[in-house]
Amino acid sequence: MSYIGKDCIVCRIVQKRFSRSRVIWIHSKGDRRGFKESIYYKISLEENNMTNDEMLSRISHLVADGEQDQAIEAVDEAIKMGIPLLDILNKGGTEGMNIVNERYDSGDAYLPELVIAGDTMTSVVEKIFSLMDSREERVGTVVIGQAEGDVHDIGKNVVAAMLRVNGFEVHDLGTDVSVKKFVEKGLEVQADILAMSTLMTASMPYMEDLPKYLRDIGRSEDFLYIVGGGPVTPEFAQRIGANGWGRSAFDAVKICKRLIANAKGGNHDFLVVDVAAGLQ
Ligand code: B12
Repeated sequence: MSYIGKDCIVCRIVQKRFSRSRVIWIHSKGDRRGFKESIYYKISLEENNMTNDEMLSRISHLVADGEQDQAIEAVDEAIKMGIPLLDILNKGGTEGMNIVNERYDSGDAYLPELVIAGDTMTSVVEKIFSLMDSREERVGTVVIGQAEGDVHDIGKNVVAAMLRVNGFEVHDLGTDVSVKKFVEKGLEVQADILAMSTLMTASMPYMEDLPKYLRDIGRSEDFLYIVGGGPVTPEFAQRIGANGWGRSAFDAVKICKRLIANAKGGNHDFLVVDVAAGLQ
């Protein structure tokens, strides 16, 4: 629903009556005083008879096409339809990034399209997480960042936001973060967990450097360490000495909670969580 004239009684009645419709209602000169004084020069009602799957697919395509305003409107409508926020994020937004990636791989899209789709996805992520309630309890402290050499940040931002709404104190160092910065921040905030993300194969060696650096400065026991992102596999994570690996942001929350609980009981076993593959 988008309209100018939000104080107008008629707009409110129309909004109520067509709660599942797309209503575009524009008052002349932004008149907000009320029905009598307003002259409407464009009223458009479009019934929304979409199924949940159709709405999610619409969001995916709007994200892939970089249609930011329409994507946010579609998210609003999906929420009104009662589609769970995480479905809107994963089956809508993330799927949109896969669509634009397929176009990029096949030469039908170039970097500017990826950037615009990425910005649209970022707005969707911000919108979704602004609507989620955060847990009051403090579960632990995480320092998160994108590995050195990598500027992708959407997935890492989703992981950070998901940890926050689940009660973690999160310190996000952003992108292209050196191992030294991770450790310095971890020591400063007395983090329980260092979490490194990468989508770039070329940045994976930096993931490997973190446990080595901790050993060199005699701080191996100070932190738990998890890694994730597109090219990072559980085998790689275990080989480099990380404590855990997860496929998604949802998995990241489970791993962090479990690693902290296990560590309190003296258990430092390597953990893999991949809910989508039934590993939890
Ligand atoms: C959007 C995008 C971009 C945007 C990034 C915008 C932004 N703000 O992030 C821009 C245009 C800037 C970009 C640039 C480049 N990109 Co790019 N990009 C993508 C694309 C299409 C989508 C990434 C994305 O946002 N996905 C959606 C999010 C939600 O998913 P996600 O990141 O995977 O995160 C989820 C999980 O992985 C997991 N997760 C993530 N981190 C962590 C961490 C932990 C601890 C855990 C547990 C879980 C976890 O949870 C997240 C949420 O569930 C991918 C293709 C793809 N499908 O991944 C290519 C892709 C990653 N890019 C690629 C490349 C090559 C590049 C460039 C080198 C291109 C170029 N020629 O310049 C540059 C990189 C520059 C650099 N130095 O980093 C390659 C990487 C190949 C590789 N493996 O090395 C990919 C795979 C495309 C391809 N098919 O080749 N890119």
